[in-house]
Order: sequence, then C-alpha cells, then structure tokens
Amino acid sequence: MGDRPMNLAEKIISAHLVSGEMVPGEQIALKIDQTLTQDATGTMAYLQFQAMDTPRVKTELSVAYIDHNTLQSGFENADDHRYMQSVTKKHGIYFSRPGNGICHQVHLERFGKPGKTLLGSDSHTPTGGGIGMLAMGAGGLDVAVAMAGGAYYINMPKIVLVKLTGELNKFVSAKDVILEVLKIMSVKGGVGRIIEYGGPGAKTLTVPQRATITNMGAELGATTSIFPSDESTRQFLKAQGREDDYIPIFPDPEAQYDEVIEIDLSKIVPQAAMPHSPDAVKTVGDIGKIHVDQVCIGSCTNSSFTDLMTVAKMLKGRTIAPNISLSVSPGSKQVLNMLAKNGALSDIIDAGARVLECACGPCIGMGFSPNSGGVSVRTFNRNFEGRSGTKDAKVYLVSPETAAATALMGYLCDPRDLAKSVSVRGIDMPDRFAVNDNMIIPPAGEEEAESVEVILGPNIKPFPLNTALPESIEKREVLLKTGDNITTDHIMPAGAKILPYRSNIPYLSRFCFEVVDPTFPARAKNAGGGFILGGSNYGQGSSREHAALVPLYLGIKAVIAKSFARIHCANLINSGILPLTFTNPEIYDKIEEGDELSMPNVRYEIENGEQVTVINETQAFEFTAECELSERQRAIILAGGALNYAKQQ
Ligand code: MIC
Ligand code: SF4
Repeated sequence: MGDRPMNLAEKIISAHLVSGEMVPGEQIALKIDQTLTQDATGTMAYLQFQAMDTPRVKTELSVAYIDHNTLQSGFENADDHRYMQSVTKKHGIYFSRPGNGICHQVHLERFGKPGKTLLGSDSHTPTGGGIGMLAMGAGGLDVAVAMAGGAYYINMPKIVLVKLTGELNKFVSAKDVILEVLKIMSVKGGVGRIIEYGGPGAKTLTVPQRATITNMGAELGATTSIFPSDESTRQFLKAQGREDDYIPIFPDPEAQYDEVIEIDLSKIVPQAAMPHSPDAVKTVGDIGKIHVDQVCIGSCTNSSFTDLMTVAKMLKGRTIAPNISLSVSPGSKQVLNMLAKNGALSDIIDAGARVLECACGPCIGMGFSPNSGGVSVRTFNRNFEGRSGTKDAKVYLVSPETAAATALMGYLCDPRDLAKSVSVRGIDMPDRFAVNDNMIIPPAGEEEAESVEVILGPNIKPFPLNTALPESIEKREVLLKTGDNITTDHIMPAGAKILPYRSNIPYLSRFCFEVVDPTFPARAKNAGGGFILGGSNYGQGSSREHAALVPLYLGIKAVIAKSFARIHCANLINSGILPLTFTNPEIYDKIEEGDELSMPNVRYEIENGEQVTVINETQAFEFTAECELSERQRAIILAGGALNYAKQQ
C-alpha cells in the first residue's frame, strides 16, 4: 500500500490482512481476533467447529451468548443451552448465560475493543463498529472456521464516508440518523460497502448512539459500519472499567473514500420505517397520527442504558394509552440492574409497561406478537412481513423517544409534540456502569477441558452435507419464483414456534418459505429438489445459515437471482448451492415457476470460470448465468460445500 493515507476501515483491514489486496472487489482474507455466537445460530456453529477437530479456539476471545431462544416452551431451547454451555467450556469459549443480555449489547459493554476484528454468527455484529471495531456478521460455519484459526474471506468493500455535521436536536436520536441513511441508500445500497462515519457531527454522538447506527447498518446490506475510536470511546470503556482496552483510531487526514454522503444532524427529524421494509422511511409527521396497538422498546438496536433512561423519563408519572400494550426489554443485565438501582425501572413499570427479560424477545417473534392486523411501533431494526409472529401485522421502526411518545398518546406521535409536558434533559452517559460479569462463565483450563463432557440433547440433529458438484444437472424444476428483496425471514422464518428447532434441520424444513408459499417444502421434497428463482438482493437480512442449510436439505441445487445479499451468498456457497446471476436479467421474466431447467456442463463450466449454460426444457430456450466465485469459493462449490472442502485440504 506504500504510505498512502488510509481511512479507518483500511487501517484495520491492513493490520489484519492475511492475503489479497485492498482493491475494491478483490478477495481479501482477514485475521479474526474475536468471535461471537448467539444461540439460534450457535448450535450449528459449534457442531461445525467440533467437526474440525480443533481442541481449543485460536482467537484472542470467543464468546457464546444465549439471547434468542429463551422462551423455553419445551425442552428444546434448554437442551441447546446445555449443549452450548458444555461445548464452550471444553473448547475455550466464554459463555454468557441466558438473562445476561443480547449478544451485541453485552459484547459492546464487556468485550469489544477498538481496532480489533470481530466475526459473529449474527448479522447485527457490526454493532461493535460503535467502538471502532471492524465487526462483521457471517454464517455459523465461517465463524467456526475463524474460531479454529482460519481467516475470514470477503471481497474488499468500497468505503463510503458518511460525513456528519451539526448536532441532533432534542427528541431526535441515533435511530433517526440511521433511518435517514436507509432512506438515502436503501436496503441494498450498502452491499459491497463499508460505511465509515466521520466529520464533526460524529464526535457529538456517544458510544451507545454510535452503536445504534452501526447496528442498523446491517439493514443497508453493508459489510459493516464503523466510527472512529476517540475520547467518547475512551470514556465509555473507562465507565465499563476497561480503559486499558482503549486505543485511538482515526482516518488519516488525507484519507480517500469511494463515495461520500453528507448528513447535517441538526436537520434530522423523528422518522419511522413503514411496513414491511427498513428503508420505507418517512418522517413521523408525514405518516400522520395513525392508530397504534402495541409499542415494543428494546432489541440490539435500542436497548442501552441511555435509551431506556430516556424512555423512563418520558413515562415517569404517566400512564400509557388504554389501547397500547407496551413491552420493554433491556439489552443487558447491566442495563436492567442500573435501571432497577436508580428507580427508573419503577417509573417504567408504573406507567404500565410489561417488562420482559434481557433478550431479543419480540424482535424475533419470541412472544409479544401483535393482534391480527395490528399496528406495532418498535425500536427494533427489522419489520419484515410476518417476523413479529402475526402475518398481517404492520410494524413501524422508530426511536425510543418516538416509541415512548406513541405509547403515551396511543397513536404514532412525534415526540417533539410532547416537548412542553415531557423532559428528556439530564440523561448523561454514566461515569461508571454497574459491572458484574457473574453471568459470564469462563472456559475450563486446558487440562480440565479434556474431561468436560459435551451434552447433546435429542433436539440436536446432524447438519446436512452436500455432495461434490456433478458433471451436469438434468431436468430439475423451478420450484419457486420470488420477487426482489427476499429476506432470510422469508426463506427460513423464525419466531416462537419455529426457532426452537434451529438445531433440527429436518423438522425446520417444514417451514421453509412458509410466508411465501407453504406448499414449497412438500413440493421440493416430492420433486427431489430443484431450483429457486430470485429477484435482486436475494437473501437480505439475517446471517442465519439455516436459510441455506434447509434448502440444501430440500435438494435445492442452485438459486438463480438478479443479485444476492452478501452473507446469504456466502452461506449458499458454504452449503455447496450454486448462487447464479442472470447474464441478461430480462430472462428472469421469461422463466415460469414449474419450468424444468438443465445445466448440461455445469461442473466443467464452474471449474473453468465460464458462464453456466442453462436450458429451459419446458419452453425450449437456452440462457447463460454467471457464477462469480473466487478461486477458493470455486473449490468449495466443486467439493460440495465448505466442510467437504475442508476435509479435502
Ligand atoms: C435476526 O435479527 O434476524 C437474527 C435472528 O438475529 C438473525 C440471526 C438468526 O437468524 O439466528 C441475524 O440477524 O443474523
Ligand atoms: Fe436479537 Fe433482534 Fe438483534 Fe437479531 S435484530 S440479534 S433478533 S435483538
């Protein structure tokens, strides 16, 4: 790179570069310092890690969190928790017990370090960018590889500078900023990009505010988002009793960016993402005073101590509107404990909130589903159709201020309308957070580890394995044709009924594409597998590799789409499913669901980096598809997935 000035992302990337060059689009391999898993993706990640026969993790730090599957309406979740508690103890991984909080919130509080790389089996891992980490979401298998000491492969992203000026007005907060960015860039605007925040406005934001912004950068499709590590970062870490973890990191003064977006914080007003997409953003004023049934406050986006203190202040001495059901789920035990100690929790309870445990909860449809056709206003990051657990519910995404105002008034309410009667003054970052890591269990020492028994409950079934890519794929049906922006919540829904079976792929497969076409799983099985046709940004949203493992189990050979979301594309490749894009996107319109397609030379073509020839047998025409793979990815696809590839190595 010579001595050319570098931006923040380039500085961390160059310090972790194992191979490749920092040229946008080129494959790079990164050394991973820290990993995290959560429980809904963790079981698969640890089963895969165990399959790699590495006795101890090779990272500086690996943590397993239990935060998604905490409903425990049967034995399944508790069994999975036991498995993860035992497997982590054995292999050198810290274990954050259920109740300790949402992975991203706890990791930010207790473990994240500026300048380090973090890979997590959850798409909101970029929350760590709030303290200057290069934090990325990935499928469980990629995290397992990183735990075993392997590098993480991505294509070098373009770096976008979001230059912030000005300062936020009262009742406007970080959530409104990221909603503004989503309005500008859309849910696919961040694909192949890292969003770096800078400018004088960035300095005015606290770490929790920054973390809200980097968290929801996932909804842009971005590889990650990052803020500089500065005085605010130092103060935050100091207040967490971790000042030693602080290092300053800034972009060089002459740093270059591929794109620049300017946002004046003082011009931002309260906004909301309307159903059913995080980028369908309008100002709260423009949407109007719509009737609301439910308000949910929490999730990894907006459940920090300062967020909930703001809510408590607004609710204090008041009662929520009679038509509103309000839930509050604090992000961590630390947050809940501090609210309990300073009395703010009592203000929240008194106002009529239903206080839930420190977990993902309603965000992933684990309880608190809205009434039929209900309107739910949430401080969360995703409002995809059906995700709340109620198929016809309408979910709006807002800031904690807007959520609290809405809960009080009973309709979608611009919090500034309450400025005369409600104050949010006097909420500062604490000098000292209440630190108590007693719900984080350290791993066993190396000697003791040998005798630790890994407990596998009956809910845990082996993961499916693909076979090597055949010479040809003959006459397989297009089992489903979808539109644009299909999310992994469409492909593999979550929620209270399904999420407990994340460790049981055969059972899970019954729900694949349930919200799109409930006949899909049975049809796929009867047909002995086939193809899926997708629009653009196919697979956006979560990192769940189940959205690839389940289609693999159902015999899907390839997904042919206009374009793919990054993590899902990597998960397909890891499962040995071909991610193909149309050479001519207009072909998409010509192909019908039910058409039979053949790929007569698929292995040869992939092996030689050629376009894949596809014959539509039903309509008798031929077209080509691209399969953009790095050399390593090509070898993975040929071997029939990453685990088979690893075995070959
Ligand atoms: C989500 O917000 O969709 C999840 C649940 O946290 C997912 C992970 C999963 O599906 O287990 C994510 O964001 O990656
Ligand atoms: Fe949990 Fe929701 Fe955050 Fe996903 S987005 S990690 S479900 S709180």
